[in-house]
Amino acid sequence: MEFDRIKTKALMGERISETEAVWLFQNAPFAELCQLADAIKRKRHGKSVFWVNNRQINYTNVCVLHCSFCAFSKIKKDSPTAYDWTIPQIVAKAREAIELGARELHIVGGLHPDHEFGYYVDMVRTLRNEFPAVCIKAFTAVEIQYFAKLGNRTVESILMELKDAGLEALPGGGAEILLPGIREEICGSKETGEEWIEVHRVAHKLGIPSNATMLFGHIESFEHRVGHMAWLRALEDEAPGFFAFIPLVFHPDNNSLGRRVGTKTSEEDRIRTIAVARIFLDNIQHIKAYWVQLGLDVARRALHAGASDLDGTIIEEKITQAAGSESGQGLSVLAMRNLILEEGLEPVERDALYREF
Ligand code: V47
Ligand code: SF4
Repeated sequence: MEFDRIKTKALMGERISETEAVWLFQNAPFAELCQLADAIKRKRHGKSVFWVNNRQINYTNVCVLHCSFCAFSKIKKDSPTAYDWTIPQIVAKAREAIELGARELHIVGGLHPDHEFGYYVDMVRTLRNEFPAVCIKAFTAVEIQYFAKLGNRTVESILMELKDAGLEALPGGGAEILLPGIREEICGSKETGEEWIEVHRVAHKLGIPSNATMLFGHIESFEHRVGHMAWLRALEDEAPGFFAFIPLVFHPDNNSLGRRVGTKTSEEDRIRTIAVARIFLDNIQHIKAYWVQLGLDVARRALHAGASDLDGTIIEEKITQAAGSESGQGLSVLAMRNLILEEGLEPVERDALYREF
């Protein structure tokens, strides 16, 4: 049977092809698919499940772009719900989290029309000086590309300056679906997939590790999902530096793509996506079950289907909440550890660089 053939290959450590991954999405028996992904996860990480005490800081919702799936951004900065935190406000948010033991600041925002690049450098340098021990994971490839265009600079020089100010890792946002065609359909004004890849290539070469996301459950096909993952796998071969792959469940509320799509993808599809990713992405260490988007129950099940990371305590998240997320605003350290223990697994606290504590 086709499943057994692919299973043997994957368990022997042989890379599966794009065609085989699409076959798994379409035809693999669900329970067996989850078991295979779990076996691969256990070979790498045993019973460990990684988590981070972190805080998300979405510093502004003003954005010059208008991606069709985004319910978070405001085009007009004088809109009553637009905001743009000052650096002291950002420091205050960070301090709150660090007093609760945060080891990572995850900082992303819209593309604000007014700030110059120096503002972002100041943001990172101020945080670094105030909180020397915390990991600063900041700015998606879309923001980095925007800073380069703003200052008529190369991506390399932008990243070098941010690294010098204290930036240690890039988050994985903005990837959506990298392939042309569908990318233009869902976020035509955004940087291209090739540009996203190039930012991460340069970052990895400069010693700045990163994550990679994929927005799924909208109008994409299984071929699109696998093609997207194939681009990431190829980049990791060429310029290693990805820590984690994070499938992001499309949330349809308050956005134009959502009006077209209607509902969130099924729980089974969310878990299948985690499982196929674990099997296909043989060169990426972790598949992250981002509980804010998967939902807590699905995230628990994903821990038995290939996921080895739960992301974090988060505290405050605005992007998915704007698009209808029902998950709460944060998990306590105790709740996070208990969730993992209740699944018969072992919690491992990490920071953004996957140093263990
Ligand atoms: O890039 C926007 C996505 C991303 C919607 O690197 C939506 O560790 C679902 O990248 N439904 C930001 N998703 C979040 C992100 C992330 C999250 C957690 C961990 C990491 C990491 C990165 O949110 C955006 C976009 O792809 N997004 N709108 C929506 N309606
Ligand atoms: Fe702006 Fe990001 Fe929203 Fe696109 S997804 S409109 S780039 S904030």
